[in-house]
Amino acid sequence: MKIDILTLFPESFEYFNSSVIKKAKEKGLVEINIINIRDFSTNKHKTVDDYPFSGGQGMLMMCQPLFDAINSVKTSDSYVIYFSPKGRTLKQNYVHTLYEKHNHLILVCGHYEGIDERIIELCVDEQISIGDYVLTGGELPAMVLTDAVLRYIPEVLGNENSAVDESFSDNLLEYPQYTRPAEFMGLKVPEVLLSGNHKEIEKWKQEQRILQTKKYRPDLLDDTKK
Ligand code: 21W
Repeated sequence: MKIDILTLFPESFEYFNSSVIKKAKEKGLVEINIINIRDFSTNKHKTVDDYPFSGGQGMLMMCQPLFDAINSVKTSDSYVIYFSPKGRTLKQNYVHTLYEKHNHLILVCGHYEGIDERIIELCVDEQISIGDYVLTGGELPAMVLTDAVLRYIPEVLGNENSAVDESFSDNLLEYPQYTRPAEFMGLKVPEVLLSGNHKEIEKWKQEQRILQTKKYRPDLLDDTKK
């Protein structure tokens, strides 16, 4: 999988040099390129923003550097995502679809008040939001999407099954987990987990998943919301 990320703030992506993502890159499981949109500005001051014709506060990312940056990496097999509060809200099943359908993602991070609408018309395949709250730009969303997609690549997670048996894969939350000691501050680990009875333990896990979902995310059990 190849992921090209276009941004005015390449230094934000230092996060990718840590932990799981770093190892995935080193093992050659994914190629991630951080591309500075400013490098594509043809203006002598390397300008990348301009005033909106509509007036109002703030600046917009201008067309030319963004258009050239996208086209420098785009091929017939690329899928171009622009992160925007207007976009489709990112959910686990869509992360999976992106992983299954595309070998090359181009992630465009907006900043300031956004980008010129014609870039969306000309270059963008899909707009994605990561939730209903306001951020300062698309960099964190790009890191969120990259992180979520990478988990599907076999070998990125140590345990082969990790990606499938987790929360959201079947719309249920996970069961509670415990490690040693068997009693801490007067609180005991559920007896069944110490029993060694694997059949009973499996039954307990499944019951707990339903109870946890009812307690924390009853909306996930509501069929009318699917
Ligand atoms: C926030 C840009 C608000 C622009 C007139 C027309 C990407 C994001 C973002 C941002 C505005 C995502 C305006 C969840 C997010 C992002 C920065 C408002 C002003 N005036 N997912 N338009 N939340 N946010 N635009 O904020 O770029 S994905």
